[in-house]
Amino acid sequence: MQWRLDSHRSIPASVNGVHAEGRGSSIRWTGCALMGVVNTTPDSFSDGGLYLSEEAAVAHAQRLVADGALLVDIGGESTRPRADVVPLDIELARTIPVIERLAADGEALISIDTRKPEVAAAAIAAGAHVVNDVGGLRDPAMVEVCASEGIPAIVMHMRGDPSTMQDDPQYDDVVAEVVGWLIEQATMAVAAGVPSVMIDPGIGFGKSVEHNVALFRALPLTDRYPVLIGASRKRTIQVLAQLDEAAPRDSGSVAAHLFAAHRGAAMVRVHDVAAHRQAFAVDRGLRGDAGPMES
Ligand code: HH2
Repeated sequence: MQWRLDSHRSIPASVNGVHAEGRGSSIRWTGCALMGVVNTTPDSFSDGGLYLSEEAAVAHAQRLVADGALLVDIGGESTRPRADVVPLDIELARTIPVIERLAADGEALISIDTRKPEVAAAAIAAGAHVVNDVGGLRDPAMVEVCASEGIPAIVMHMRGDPSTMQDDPQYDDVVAEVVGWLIEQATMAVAAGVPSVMIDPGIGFGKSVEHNVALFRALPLTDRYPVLIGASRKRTIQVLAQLDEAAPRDSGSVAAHLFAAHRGAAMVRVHDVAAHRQAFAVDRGLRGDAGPMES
């Protein structure tokens, strides 16, 4: 399956699987691409504090691109359950210098993981190519930033906000409610001028393990928009694999994302890009067909 996100911004032509074309650019890929996570936070649930310095974050992002990431997702606010809200100036200080450095290199495709339109706007000015909004474009100012700058958006579903989202989440029909809401938001965004949208059911954002499993089983969710899945190291992996809380979760994350890729996910958001790249390549080699990550 071929995917594409349209942008008014020109993009580096040399990143894994990307083809720039025309006025503005399209990010194009086939199969399931990898988005590498770069958290410039002290408190992210699995890698908080590892990439707080600009140097460490830039080096990590470059490593993830070398390992095979199509996009690196730069975030300056943890959205784990009950995380503290980060003030605007701190989120800007954590993310913007990193994006400036990566953009100056010109060798990475960059997304900004934020719920704040001011951070999205500054990140775009610094060279970001995609906005990843775990708030799902609920804030009209976020739609306006993406539309006016001609930048594609990732629209994620979250029930409530991180401070309360895991307090006994309830749905009558989780798949219908999540997919229905995502399509409404994506359609609204495109009508408002956002050039292109990818949707994400938000694994772990206001959902029980059973809700998350139901969403996986319902993939590809829709054929109207490319779908992103982010289950990397999340509690669903721990529960399904029957792990202690502190045990590493990358092997289980690879299994979940390979499942998602076979069910039509266009992209998976992962911490360990190298492990995913290796697993997807072996899977493709054994199947000998159009498996995940063709490009
Ligand atoms: N998950 C996290 C953060 N951003 N963005 C999208 N589109 N989809 C996701 O599933 C998603 C996301 C949470 O993971 P992480 O960044 O590792 O942790 P934290 O929020 O604690 O920084």
